[in-house]
Amino acid sequence: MPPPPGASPAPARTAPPAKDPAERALGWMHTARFLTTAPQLEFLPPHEHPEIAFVGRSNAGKSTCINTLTQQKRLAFASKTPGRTQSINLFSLGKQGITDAVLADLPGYGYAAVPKQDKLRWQQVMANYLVSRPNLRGVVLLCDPRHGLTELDDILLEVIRPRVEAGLKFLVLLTKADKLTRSDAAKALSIARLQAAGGEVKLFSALKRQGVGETALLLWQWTHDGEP
Ligand SMILES: Nc1nc2c(ncn2[C@@H]2O[C@H](COP(=O)(O)OP(=O)(O)OP(=O)(O)O)[C@@H](O)[C@H]2O)c(=O)[nH]1
Ligand SMILES: [Mg+2]
Repeated sequence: MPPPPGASPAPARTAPPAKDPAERALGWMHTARFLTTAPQLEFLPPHEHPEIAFVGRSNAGKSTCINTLTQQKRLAFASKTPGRTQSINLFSLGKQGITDAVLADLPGYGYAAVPKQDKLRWQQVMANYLVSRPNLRGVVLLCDPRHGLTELDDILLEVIRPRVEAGLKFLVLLTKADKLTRSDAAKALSIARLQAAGGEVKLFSALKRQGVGETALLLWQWTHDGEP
């Protein structure tokens, strides 16, 4: 039926606005679900998806970061007690239950109360994982900027350097940024950029949700061949 005279024409059908890429990446991160746990790195089961490891000193904020990125309160265990994460936990990501990436929450290192022998063993196992895990696509190194990158972080950087040169993705997240003044944050960023030797560095705060969307987007790009 023709429109009555004087009626305004029906609005043209338009496609819904495309989602902001960071928002889409956060939606993807929210699909995170528990995949498996391994008591030790040696027993981590193989899988066929790109894996992103969260590493860093004990108490740096790895588990909290995973919970914040995935917008799930208790996916990874976070705690005030350093050394809370003892085993390695893997989480699957992917829409409609189809896994397209895996996150690995690794136990922290450098916890003072751990006996020296155990520390050395842990370093060895960690180095093995970083050097030889077949589908490791990226490493997120979390660092509390009030302590800076420590000797153990430097060892880790050295261990992964050849793989980074061969294409392994690498990001340093300066956590708990809410505890820094603006000028301390700027200082911490420039120091970490020098130490990270070309790797990307970002400020991150779970409390203020700083750096959350950007980090989610970066992890999406790492695992989706640079798709925007
Ligand atoms: N203010 C503030 N506190 C944070 C932030 N992220 C983590 N924390 C706190 O830091 C402490 C350690 O956090 P976790 O996420 O358990 O640290 P982790 O690196 O997983 O520690 P391990 O499992 O022991 O290696 C907890 O008390 C968190 O609440 C942040 O962005 N801001
Ligand atoms: Mg933890």
